[in-house]
Amino acid sequence: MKAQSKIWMDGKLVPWDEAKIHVLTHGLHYGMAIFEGIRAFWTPEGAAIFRLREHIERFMNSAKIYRMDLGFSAKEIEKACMEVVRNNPAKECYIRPIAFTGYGEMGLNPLTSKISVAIGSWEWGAYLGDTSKKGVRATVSSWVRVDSRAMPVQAKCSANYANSALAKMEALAAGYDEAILLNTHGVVAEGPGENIFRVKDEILSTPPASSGILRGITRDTVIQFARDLKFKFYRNDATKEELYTSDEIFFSGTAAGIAKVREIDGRRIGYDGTPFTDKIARLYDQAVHGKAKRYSKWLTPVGA
Ligand code: PPE
Repeated sequence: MKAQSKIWMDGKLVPWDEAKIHVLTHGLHYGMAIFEGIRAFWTPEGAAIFRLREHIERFMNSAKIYRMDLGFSAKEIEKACMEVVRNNPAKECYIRPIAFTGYGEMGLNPLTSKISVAIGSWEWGAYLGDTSKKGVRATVSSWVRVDSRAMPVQAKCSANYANSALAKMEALAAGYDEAILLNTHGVVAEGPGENIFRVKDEILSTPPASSGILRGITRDTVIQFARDLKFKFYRNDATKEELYTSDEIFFSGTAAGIAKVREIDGRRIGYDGTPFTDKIARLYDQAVHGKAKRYSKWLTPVGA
């Protein structure tokens, strides 16, 4: 990570190197942190944040699920995200708001800890490597996605990412780029940090929210594109073998963007080209860069 100049902490910008917390911070020990991942892009109107309102709405909902009182309104956090982009050199950047139980008390009851809120940003290139041409090689994980009866998967809580990290490490150790997690019912859920889409016989589909996935904002963007492009689209469950026999597969996520999958567990995907994925990826690229008027409502310019 290349250092930027400022981080927003509890209401004010502080120098990058001074954005520190104590090693006995409660959230570090018990995973009590909720976060967001947002991107800003360079557009004809300068730097603009993509779907800021939706990301902050999810952030507020994550906090609500974990009974965290942030002490800042959604509007204040949106403004702070814009301030972070304005006050740092990287304008095309990844923005990370995080709220966590702070230093002072230990023990499993998080309600006695003060909540801290911080927002950092940095340049984050191709999350899954250079996938634009080649495509990602993925493997179905032996780790099952955390079940929403055990952990609320709609809350973007740091603790959920221990499950993601296990799947990611396993995939990398086996020589793959990314993992695909099934849920406790044995059907496809999502990647460690992405949602998943498939195309079969010219029908685009993605697992429903009820399959225990994070309801991705990029997923929502893709669903909107599918409507506008008049693709046949369904939310339905898929089994592992349905993935293997798909015509096209791609991941969607803020960090990953639209990332084509070219192989799953040694089975090649997309023999006959990837026309659906390519159309979605092109439209996504235009939308985030302010080159598709229809979607300009999703961009919040940060101002000079
Ligand atoms: N599922 C999971 C589990 C997930 O973490 C993400 C985002 C998504 C789906 C896609 O959601 P959205 O970004 O709203 O389209 N993962 C974030 C964190 C990745 C990381 O490595 O950190 C992200 O992409 O920002």
